[in-house]
Amino acid sequence: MHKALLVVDVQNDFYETGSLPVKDASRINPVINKTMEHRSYKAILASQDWHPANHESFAVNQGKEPFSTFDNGKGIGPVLWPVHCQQDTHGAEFHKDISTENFDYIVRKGTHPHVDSYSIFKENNGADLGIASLLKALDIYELDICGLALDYCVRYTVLDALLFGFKINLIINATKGVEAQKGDVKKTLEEFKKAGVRFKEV
Ligand code: VGL
Ligand code: ZN
Repeated sequence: MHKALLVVDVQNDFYETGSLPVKDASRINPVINKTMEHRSYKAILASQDWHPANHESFAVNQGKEPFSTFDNGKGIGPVLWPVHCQQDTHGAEFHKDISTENFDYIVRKGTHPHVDSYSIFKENNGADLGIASLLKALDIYELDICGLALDYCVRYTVLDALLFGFKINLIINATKGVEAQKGDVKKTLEEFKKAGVRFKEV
C-alpha cells in the first residue's frame, strides 16, 4: 500500500494578485515544497484548472455577476466565477515558487466549455475523470492533500476521494480558502472532521 500527494490548483489566478485571489495563498508554497521533498510518495499529482475562454462557469459568459449562485444541473455551478485559469495564459500557470519538477502527473480539468470540474476525480456533472482508478492501479490507497482553494476544489476533491475509499490527510498549513461566502472555510473544516479526514501539519 502506497501514498500519493495531491497538489490542487496552485495556479497564479488563485494567488494574491490573481483574478480569483485566495488570501495569503503564497504562504503555502514553502510548505508544499517541503512536503514534496520528503518524497515518501509513490506519486505526486497536481491538478490544473484549465478553462477555454468560452467556459460557462465564467459569470461574464452567463451575463451574471461573479460569485452569484447558479446551477444548470448539467455541470455548471453551484457558483459562477470571474474569468480565471484560461488555457495558455499566465493566470493558468503554476506559481513560479512551486517546485513543479516534483510533479509526476498533471491533471487538467474544466477543459470543456459546458462542464466545470472542481474535483480532480469527477466533473461537476458526476463524470469520472479516471484518477481514482489510476491511483488504485498504482496500489495507492492513502492521500495527502494540499493546495487551493480549500473551500472549493480541495473540498470537492476530498469528498470524492472519500467516496472512492481513500484515506485522507489534509495538510492544514498547506491550504487556504477563497471564502466566496464568509464562513466557508470553517464549515469545510467541520465537514472534513465529521467525514473522518485527518489533519496534519508539515
Ligand atoms: C476553483 C473556483 C473555480 C478552485 C476553481 O481551484 O478552488 N474555484 N475554479
Ligand atoms: Zn475554475
